[in-house]
Amino acid sequence: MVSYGLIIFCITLLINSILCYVPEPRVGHNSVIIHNRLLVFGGWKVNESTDKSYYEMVYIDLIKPFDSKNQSWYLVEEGNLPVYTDLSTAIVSTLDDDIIYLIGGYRRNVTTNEYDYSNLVYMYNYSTTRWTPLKVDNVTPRQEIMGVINNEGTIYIFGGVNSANYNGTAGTLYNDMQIFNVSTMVWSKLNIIYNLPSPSATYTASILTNGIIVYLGGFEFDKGTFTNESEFISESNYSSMKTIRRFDTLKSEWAQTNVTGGDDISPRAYHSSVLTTDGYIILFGGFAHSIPASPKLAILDTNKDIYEWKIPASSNSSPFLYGHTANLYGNYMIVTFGRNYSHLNTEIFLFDVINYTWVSTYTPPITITTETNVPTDTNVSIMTIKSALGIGLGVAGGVILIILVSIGVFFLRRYRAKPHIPILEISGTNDS
Ligand SMILES: *[C@@H]1O[C@H](CO)[C@@H](O)[C@H](O)[C@H]1NC(C)=O
Ligand SMILES: *[C@@H]1O[C@H](CO)[C@@H](O)[C@H](O)[C@H]1NC(C)=O
Ligand SMILES: *[C@@H]1O[C@H](CO)[C@@H](O)[C@H](O)[C@H]1NC(C)=O
Ligand SMILES: *[C@@H]1O[C@H](CO)[C@@H](O)[C@H](O)[C@H]1NC(C)=O
Ligand SMILES: *[C@@H]1O[C@H](CO)[C@@H](O)[C@H](O)[C@H]1NC(C)=O
Ligand SMILES: *[C@@H]1O[C@H](CO)[C@@H](O)[C@H](O)[C@H]1NC(C)=O
Ligand SMILES: *[C@@H]1O[C@H](CO)[C@@H](O)[C@H](O)[C@H]1NC(C)=O
Ligand SMILES: *[C@@H]1O[C@H](CO)[C@@H](O)[C@H](O)[C@H]1NC(C)=O
Ligand SMILES: *[C@@H]1O[C@H](CO)[C@@H](O)[C@H](O)[C@H]1NC(C)=O
Ligand SMILES: *[C@@H]1O[C@H](CO)[C@@H](O)[C@H](O)[C@H]1NC(C)=O
Ligand SMILES: *[C@@H]1O[C@H](CO)[C@@H](O)[C@H](O)[C@H]1NC(C)=O
Ligand SMILES: CC(=O)N[C@H]1CO[C@H](CO)[C@@H](O)[C@@H]1O
Repeated sequence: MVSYGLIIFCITLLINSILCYVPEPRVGHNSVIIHNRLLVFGGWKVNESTDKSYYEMVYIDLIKPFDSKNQSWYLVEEGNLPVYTDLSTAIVSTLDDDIIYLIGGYRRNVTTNEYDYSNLVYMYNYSTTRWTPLKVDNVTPRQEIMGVINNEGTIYIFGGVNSANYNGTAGTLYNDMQIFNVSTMVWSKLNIIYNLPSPSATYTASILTNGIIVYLGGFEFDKGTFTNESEFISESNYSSMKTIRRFDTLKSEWAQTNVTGGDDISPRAYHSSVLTTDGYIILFGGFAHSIPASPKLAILDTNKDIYEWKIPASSNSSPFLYGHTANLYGNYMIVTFGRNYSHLNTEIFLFDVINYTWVSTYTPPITITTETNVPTDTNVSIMTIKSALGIGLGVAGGVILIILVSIGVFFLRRYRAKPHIPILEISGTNDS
């Protein structure tokens, strides 16, 4: 039922060398806002019989309205990623708004589909739509990270997991702070000894205007290295929402500070967070211990001396998702892909950050003047999940894989057998 109008529309687009495109749903992708476009790339399809990743670049034009369930995606022609990647971090430069840096994540060669960590940092140029590997020394592979960039062009990467050299059942979580100066392309590790947080991965990160990075959620694993999944499951923790990790980029100091209202916010992984221009961090989605994190949406006020959690009434009407990404643009938190226990998500969820309601229509801001004053905040998005499926396939993976042993594989199997199973049943363990 393609309308005549839509065909004309697509032909027009073709002439303009872009295509109407229907991207496949995915988890662990990247999404950034660049030049009034929500650009999505990478990610992984949770599927037992294929280990499918994506390398095409797609975007939504944020100058045009769209509906949650009826979106127009466009393909960036010749913009393909040179590698398959998921659970990596992508960051728009604050020094050059044409440039995206792609760091970390699980990486596979698009030709051979083998793990390939030969180039750890890639740069995308919006003008040329080309990705190029950067020659950067001292970088080590890290997955399930989220980087942030300050206005001086320094990217901060905290911890993460490295299971690049393992086959999915072993790995090491880190608590180091690595920085990448995008002007000099110098990568270094900060030497910090006080107040170090636990080794962690799958957290989210937001940099405040005062230079403090706020880290929320994810896994913590004090021992660092795990050799098998049962060891990880039994000894890992979900980071508390009562005591928040903060890194002061001006002083290069860590602090773990208590916040108000955290008793009501369950820990989680594979969630998202965005920072509003007025200092509120919107935490959304994720799961912990095989059940959806609760509340699904909560807001951390970082304007107070002691940060404070608030749960808006609309939290109850939030969808359950994990492995999605979220970006802030204008008044909207825009949530793409991810999944719940049974379905990969194709809807774009829109959260109005002014009145805290979920809305179904995106209306562009009235004044989009230049790209440079786009009120984006998390220039990055992250987090997702790699299914435990990978383990059975002998695929390197890591933490995610492990957690999903109990969640992903298990659930998918259940799902295939019984599509309408209630959510909470998946937390049962009497199945195989
Ligand atoms: C997994 O991939 C196979 C092969 O492409 C496909 O037939 C199947 O429908 C996929 N399963 C899911 C749950 O997407
Ligand atoms: C979807 O959006 C397009 C334009 O973006 C419009 O032409 C079409 O009618 C819409 N379809 C539905 C079902 O709303
Ligand atoms: C992928 O593998 C092919 C074949 O081994 C190789 O020629 C190519 O350089 C690799 N690509 C990257 C980006 O390393
Ligand atoms: C990006 O591409 C444009 C157009 O070719 C070029 O002028 C610019 O220098 C490139 N930027 C970087 C950082 O390479
Ligand atoms: C990054 O490099 C530039 C150019 O040398 C320098 O001015 C700046 O201070 C560096 N930033 C940091 C954090 O070292
Ligand atoms: C997992 O690793 C731990 C610590 O190395 C070891 O004690 C345990 O026996 C291992 N379990 C399995 C199932 O291999
Ligand atoms: C934070 O709260 C914990 C109890 O939840 C308490 O043990 C700890 O001392 C508090 N830390 C600070 C700095 O107040
Ligand atoms: C998962 O998403 C599907 C499709 O949107 C929906 O029908 C189902 O109720 C959702 N399940 C949960 C547990 O939210
Ligand atoms: C919130 O604002 C949006 C427009 O920005 C509007 O469509 C919606 O009705 C508002 N919701 C409430 C509950 O006020
Ligand atoms: C995000 O990027 C824009 C433009 O590239 C920049 O102005 C802004 O400061 C960045 N935001 C953060 C939080 O770094
Ligand atoms: C992963 O590697 C370990 C150690 O080399 C080995 O014992 C284990 O069987 C491997 N697992 C898979 C799924 O290949
Ligand atoms: C910091 C923390 O809470 N660590 C806990 C992680 O989980 C293990 C095993 O459950 C506990 O022993 C640790 O105290």
